[in-house]
Amino acid sequence: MTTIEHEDHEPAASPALSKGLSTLAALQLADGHWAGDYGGPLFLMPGLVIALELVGAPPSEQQRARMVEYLKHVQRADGGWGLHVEDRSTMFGTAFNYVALRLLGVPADDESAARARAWVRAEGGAQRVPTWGKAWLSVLGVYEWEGVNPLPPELWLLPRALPMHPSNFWCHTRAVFLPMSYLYGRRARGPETPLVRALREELYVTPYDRVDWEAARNDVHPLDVYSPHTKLFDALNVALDRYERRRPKALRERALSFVMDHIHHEDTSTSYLDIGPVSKALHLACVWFEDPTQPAVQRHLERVPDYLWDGRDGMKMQGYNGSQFWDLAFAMQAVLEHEPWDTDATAKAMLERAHGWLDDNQVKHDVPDRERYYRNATAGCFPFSTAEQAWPVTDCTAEGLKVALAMQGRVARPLGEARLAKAVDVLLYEQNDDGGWSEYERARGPRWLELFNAAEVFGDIMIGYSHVECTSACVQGLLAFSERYPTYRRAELRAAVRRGVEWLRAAQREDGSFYGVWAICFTYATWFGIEGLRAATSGAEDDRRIERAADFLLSHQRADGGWGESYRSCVDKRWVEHERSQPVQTAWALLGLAAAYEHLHPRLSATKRVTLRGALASGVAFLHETQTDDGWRADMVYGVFNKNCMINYDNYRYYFPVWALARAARLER
Ligand code: LAN
Repeated sequence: MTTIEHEDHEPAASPALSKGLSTLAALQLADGHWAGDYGGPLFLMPGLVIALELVGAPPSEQQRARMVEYLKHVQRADGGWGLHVEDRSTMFGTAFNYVALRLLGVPADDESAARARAWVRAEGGAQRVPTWGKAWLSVLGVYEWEGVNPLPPELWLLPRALPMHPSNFWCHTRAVFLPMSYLYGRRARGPETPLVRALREELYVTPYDRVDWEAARNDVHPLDVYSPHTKLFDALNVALDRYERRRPKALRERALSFVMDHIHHEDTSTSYLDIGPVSKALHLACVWFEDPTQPAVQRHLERVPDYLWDGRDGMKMQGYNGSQFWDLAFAMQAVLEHEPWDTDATAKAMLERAHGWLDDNQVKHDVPDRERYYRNATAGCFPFSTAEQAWPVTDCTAEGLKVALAMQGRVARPLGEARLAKAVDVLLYEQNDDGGWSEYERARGPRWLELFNAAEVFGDIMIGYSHVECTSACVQGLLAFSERYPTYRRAELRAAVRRGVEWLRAAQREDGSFYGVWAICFTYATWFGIEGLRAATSGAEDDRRIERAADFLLSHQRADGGWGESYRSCVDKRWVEHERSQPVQTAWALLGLAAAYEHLHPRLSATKRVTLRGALASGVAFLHETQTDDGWRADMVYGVFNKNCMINYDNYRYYFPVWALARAARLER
């Protein structure tokens, strides 16, 4: 095996590294950020298409053509679609995207449409979609609200102290429940157009008026079910159904106006972007049902393009209004890892421009009247996308903090203590009681709320959970800050870091790995685990942990020097090999191994040192071989959410390999 121990030749990483850096520079936009395709989930665009159809603002002819092209591009050989582009066909994916195709103007006898319809009918009909599908199809009028388990808006009127109060749900779950409870509460339904009538015939095996809607409530196709209903949840539905039959009218009206007020608040505090794609489309429908002539409808429509991406494979609805800040923070760290960045004019210009964007996109305010709207403080945080969208994300805040600190002294107007301390305030507040960090807010409800997960297709969505990635990032961010500003909230900060590290230690698995919740999977999180533990540097015990994590990564390196892990790892929670080695995962593994090596090497045995260096060298060689003129090949989707849905971070293939190469090159010096 080759090693990179020699000092007598050019550092192996250099040519590929400069090429990678210039690709990254070429892709940077004038305002300093990187844009990228954030597609992957296949349950988003149909909701938007339904909402646009309702409000009478269907996509333009050109957009429709591009959307249809996308849907046909990602249709599976069996005629169906899954929850995401790599999934097998499911009822949700297939029935929902079939409806989208038809609304986008594809005739029933089109070849793709016919194959999709055949799939739906062969698998028993569209009444077997999961709850979110049932709700959307009811809004369109091709399913009956009677066939949806109760989503009473009155839950919002319960005392807030009750754990079941929706304000205690995970932010995305409450953001989806909010508008769904509005639509359910008023049995919102669009006009019965000829297309709606046709779809009623096409989607079911029995005639529409003979579908047993009550039985359909709990009929979800087994291929769709990731989190089956619990007995307790079924019992709750029986009780809620009884309530629904005799609920006082006035109370419903009060609940609906309460919910609508919250919808407007979320709309105005995010410039009508909303926290995510599902609530975006639902809110559009809600404000239209409330009053089709109100300006909010127009405001919403103006911000629909933020969610659309026209890519090589057609036009899709993205999983967010972009991953701008997230990409920026990593791209900057990749460039910063390149040692001579300040003598490299391209790298320097890239960083300066990026810093300007970072500066503009720190969230400066709390949302108005925040307690009333169940919102935590946000001033000082960094978002995942843009400051305009303004939802705070813990690990984005931590990565932003790290980068902003690293840029001090390197730019004319760095972010100073006052602004960074605000970010620290957010992080300190958001730490969970168990010592870890969730991604948006600290957990509000008890764990048993998970027994009432109503979205059959996702796992762990009812409350906030602590995650390796977020906890590691927060530990690193807080430590970096305290190194620079040792006196600010010193005791609290130290305690927070200590508890965070304890949480990380406990999260390490028997085999040395860490389970990844936001990207695929053990490769990604094991890198974060190593970074978190090494940042805290607390002695021999942690050294052994870092070494075990490194051993885990080593054990999965393939003969070609790369790493490749399937998305099934996330779903099944055990390592599943991908058919091919993947440049991005190879980069994560290399970053983790190089971090471990850097931290441990004076204490490593000679054999271990050689093994690690050899692994690094062959991983670097793999990155060299797979580099193309356009970054690196990416033939898989790298991100995940809620255990079961994959999402595409197209920019990962530009900066993670660059970062890994830069780190490997630095180790050689
Ligand atoms: C995201 C996108 C970014 C992601 C990271 C910052 C990468 C992660 O480290 C923390 C979690 C976070 C913020 C995240 C959470 C879940 C999101 C918002 C998403 C994956 C983008 C889309 C997803 C959202 C839940 C999709 C809408 C679907 C629902 C189930 C409501």
